[in-house]
Parts: sequence; structure tokens; C-alpha cells
Amino acid sequence: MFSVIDLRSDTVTKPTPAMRRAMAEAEVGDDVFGEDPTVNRLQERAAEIFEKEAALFVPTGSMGNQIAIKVHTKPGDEVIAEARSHILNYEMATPSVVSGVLIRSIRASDEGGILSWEEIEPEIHVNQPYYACPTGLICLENTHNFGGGSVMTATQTAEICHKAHELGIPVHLDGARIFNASVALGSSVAELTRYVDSVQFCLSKGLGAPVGSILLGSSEFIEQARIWRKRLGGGMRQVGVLAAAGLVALEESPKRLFLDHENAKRLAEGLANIKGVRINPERVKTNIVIFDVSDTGKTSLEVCSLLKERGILAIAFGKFIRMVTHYDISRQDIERTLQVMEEILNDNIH
Ligand code: TLP
Repeated sequence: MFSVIDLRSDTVTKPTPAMRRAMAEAEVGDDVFGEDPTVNRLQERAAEIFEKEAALFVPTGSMGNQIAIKVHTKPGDEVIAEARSHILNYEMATPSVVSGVLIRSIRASDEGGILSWEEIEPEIHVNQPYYACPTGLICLENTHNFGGGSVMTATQTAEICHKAHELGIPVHLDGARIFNASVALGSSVAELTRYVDSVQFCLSKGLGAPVGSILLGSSEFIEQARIWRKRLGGGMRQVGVLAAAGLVALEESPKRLFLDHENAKRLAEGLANIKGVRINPERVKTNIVIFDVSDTGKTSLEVCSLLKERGILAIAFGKFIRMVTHYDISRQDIERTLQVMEEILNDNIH
């Protein structure tokens, strides 16, 4: 009998004993009045780590991204985002609903979805009144989730920011997994986000907190963001109980992310040896493993359902399957997953 191996996402992690202790003991106040000491500590600490002026605790990564879009743009603007980006594909068309903006999607030539300035520039509209809507914002994603957890270097990010700023266009970074990028690249999160106008990162993914994201930027930007958080229903009162777990996540979790990356690499290498599975393990840099099963004679949904029968959870999308490693996944779980994949795809069922 095996316990369930949940590779659907790093969002499934449960709070650690240290997080639960911190939550139980958290000092709290009303955060809508800015009086929750634990939230304030978390925001100050995040701002310090990212070397940004100010930070805001928000319930989700999606809300962090959407507040940023709202504050940076006006209705009728265009927002540039990569074709596989989370903002475009998985945030329920909120840019159009809440901000009244159009997403101009660009498919990066890079397999990992990392955009370059050469690809962005031709899609920018400035000073073309009466026929083209102005580019109000560029959104980047690091790591790029559906690009397979690919990473964007500080230099690549800086180049886009400098060029965008020359045209007066701000840049927002969806850094849901920026700590994974930081570990993979050996660059600090401050270096990776130095020139972006705003960045959102999730405490609730690889860092393991049960809930929460942090939005960072200038004091003026965060002041506006605070207003929009309230408007969107994100004023959370005595939310220090959650911020307490976030503080533990922020301080303790980045140092162990390399283990998730090693497990993802091993998983990718093992998968590459299974007949019909298409993946280049060289491209797996962080904790996300995406592979193509179309040559196996089974659909991704079929493979996921066979895995599920054997206690392994993964997500199918199109011809791909995504598996994400995190702190509840051990090396043994990876070996078991590979063994089961082998069984399923060689029709050695039962
Ligand atoms: N990603 C989730 C799903 O929504 C796909 C996952 O399991 O990976 N940006 C990026 C890059 C993300 O991957 C996610 C969540 C978000 C933003 C949104 O964060 P939440 O779920 O907190 O709104």
C-alpha cells in the first residue's frame, strides 16, 4: 500500500509544524487599518529581501498580478504577455474584466517561453492614436510555469526593463516562483527583479505557506495597490495568522528548494528513458517537469487516470503532462513514479 504522491502542483503543500506553531502564536491586529504587526513584519521583510520600497500581502498570486495590471494601466491599453503565461491563460480573463485591457500575446521562440526584447518590440504601440491601442504594460513570468519552469536571468530581465522604460512602459513580473529561479540561477531575488516596476511572488507554492502572495514595488505603487486590494475584497483583517506562516516560508524555505530541483531533474531523466515519452531533461532547471506523451499510444488524460489508479496525481493539458516537485515529494516518490510510468506505458498493467 502506497500513500498518494501528489505531483499536480507545489500549491498542494501543507503547512510545516514550524508554520503551524507560528500561526497559533501570531500576534494579530486589523490589517485593513494597517495594524496587524505580523503582516507588517512580513511586508517589511519581503521589501528588504527584494530591495523594493514597499510590499503588500495579498490572498493569491492571481490577485497580486491583477492588482498590478490595474494600477499600471488604464482601460483601452494593451498588456503584452507571453502566449503560455499564467496571466493570459489561467486568470479568468480578469485583465479584461477588471482593468478593461487587451492582452497582446506573443509566443516566445524560446521553448521555455522566455521573451526577448527583439520579440516584444515589434508588438509595442506608442504614439499611434486613433488606430492602435497603446501598450500600457509588459508582463514577464519567472519561472515560466507552462514553459516548463524555465528561468529568466537578471540580464535578460534588465534588458527588457531598460528598453521598455525608454518608451515609458512599465514592466510587471509574475514571479510566483521567483525563489526557484533564484536558486537555479544562483542570483538573488533582488538581482532578478532589480528593474521591474512591480513583482508578485507566491508564499503558497514551493515556499510551502498555506495561503498568500506578496506584491512589491514603489511606495506610491503599493499605496494604490492597497486601495485595489480592498476594492477586490482582499482586505483580510486579523490575517497575521496567515502572515506568520508566510514569514516562516520566506525565511526557511528557499534554502531547501534545490532538493525539489534535483528531484525534478531525476524525474525528467527517468522519463526520458521511457519509450514514447518526449522530454529534454537538459531543459528542466527548477521544479516543473512537462512532457509529451503523444507517442505512447495513450492520451495525457488516459495516462493521468492510470497514474491516479496507482496513487499518483499529475495534471494533463493537451498532449502534455505536468508534474511538479515540492517538499512533500521525496526521492523515493520519484523512483516510484518512474516505476509506475514504466509499467503503464509498457502495458505491464497489474
Ligand atoms: N499556478 C497554479 C495553477 O493556477 C496553474 C499551478 O498549479 O501552477 N502565476 C503563476 C506563474 C502561477 O503558476 C500561478 C498559479 C499564479 C500566478 C496564481 O497564483 P494563485 O493560485 O495563488 O492565484
